Amino acid sequence: MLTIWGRLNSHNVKKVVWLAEELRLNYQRHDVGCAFGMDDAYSAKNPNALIPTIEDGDVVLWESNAILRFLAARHGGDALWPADPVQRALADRWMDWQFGYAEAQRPAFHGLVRRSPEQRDPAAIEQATVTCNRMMKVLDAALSLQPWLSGAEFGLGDIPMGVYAHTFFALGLAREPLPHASSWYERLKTRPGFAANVMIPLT
Ligand SMILES: N[C@@H](CCC(=O)N[C@@H](CS)C(=O)NCC(=O)O)C(=O)O
Repeated sequence: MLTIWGRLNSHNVKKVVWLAEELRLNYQRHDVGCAFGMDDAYSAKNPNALIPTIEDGDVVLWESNAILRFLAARHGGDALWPADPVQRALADRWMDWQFGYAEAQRPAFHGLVRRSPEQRDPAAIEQATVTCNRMMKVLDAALSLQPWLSGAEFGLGDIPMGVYAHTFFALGLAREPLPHASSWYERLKTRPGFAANVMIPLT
């Protein structure tokens, strides 16, 4: 049984839960982080005081994208995380790229979702929105050449940015048409693990 610690309204936790469902793993999730706090037992597993953390048999692991790679490699065979180094690297780069995107989107997410209107910084939200649109155009151009960020098939490379793209579209941050990114997002919505765990109200 896989154990996942982390509140589900966290982007980084959503990634892990979505993958667990793609892999049809038996798992239990415990709410940790923000209002749920972190006890000493949790801090002993993850010295960063961040979520998510998993325990899978003999392994305790933190860092969401490392968790994705580990679970796919251990439980997924070749399907979501191809052994071929070229295919793998072309998908993997989107997983690293996501951390830069997350930095760009954070002021918009926190400003619009986690702050009251009086606490908002409109200039920071505007700057974040401009940067996110610029980055999403890069993603849109990639998806004009292939159906998935992972290549011809859905895979691990789609999961981190899939989670952040939901926030981008759900917050209405798009300033201009992103036809390929939009149709990729529509296809993600048909995946049960995405619909159930990523497309939840933003809080
Ligand atoms: N690079 C880390 C970042 C983890 C992270 O920043 N997690 C946030 C939530 S998305 C967190 O733990 N925030 C503090 C909290 O929830 O108490 C990862 O990908 O796992």
